[in-house]
Amino acid sequence: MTLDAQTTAELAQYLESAQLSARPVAQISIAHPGLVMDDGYAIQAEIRRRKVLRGGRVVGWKAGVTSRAKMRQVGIDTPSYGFLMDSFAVADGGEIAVRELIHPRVEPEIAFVLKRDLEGPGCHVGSVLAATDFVMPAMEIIDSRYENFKFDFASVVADNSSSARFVLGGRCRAVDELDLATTGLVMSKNGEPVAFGAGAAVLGHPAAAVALIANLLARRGEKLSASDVILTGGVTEATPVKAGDFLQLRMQGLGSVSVRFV
Ligand code: OOG
Ligand code: MG
Repeated sequence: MTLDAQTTAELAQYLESAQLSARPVAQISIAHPGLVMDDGYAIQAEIRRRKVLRGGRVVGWKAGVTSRAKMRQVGIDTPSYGFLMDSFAVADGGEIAVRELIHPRVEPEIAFVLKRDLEGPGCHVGSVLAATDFVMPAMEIIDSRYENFKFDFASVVADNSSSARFVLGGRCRAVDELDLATTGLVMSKNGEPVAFGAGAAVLGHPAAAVALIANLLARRGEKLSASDVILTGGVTEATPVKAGDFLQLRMQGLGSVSVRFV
């Protein structure tokens, strides 16, 4: 850690205000060049604390930058995590108002829902599959609070790994019925296929992204809880969207999920 508690709280407020007002801000590492990963997670945890104090509920977690395509797109090769609040959830087939966001992008993801708590360190694909209730298709809408969607690792971690909205849908299926590494997916925008992939693009197996979050949370003395929703990270690069766009994700054996931007 390089930041004291007061600076951590100020940076949390700076980033949360950018989110709530949908106005981009300068990367925090410009004013604080020595930021390290633990600073980023401390700021992120402070944003989470502020939201919970105002009555928000944490409903799960998200992994960030877990596929090669995402690493290439943002120029970062270290995965991260962020939290998901109840207020980020959008119903399948629902609408998202772009005026509430800065420069949204959509990612096709595989979501896990846990039936048991999962505590690191030492979590692995096997312990994740044993603790999983079911999986389902998801789209994550990311929206970096930084100008031009540009950031370094500590800055994006502080900014809750760009989390903004998520949509769950399709079918819920038990993991023993599926081979998630070879599960294929197609995401389309206004009827045009824009992204294709398979689950193995995410760290070889998307359950590895859940293990990664549990192991990182353990560094802060936290864990994943039964009923948490876990987004395992974009299988492909993220697709920019604007008002009027209709996004649909189809996933092999898992049905489809859609959302409209207005
Ligand atoms: C960071 C968050 C990435 C994912 O699924 O990889 C992410 C970003 O690209 O802004 O959510
Ligand atoms: Mg994502």
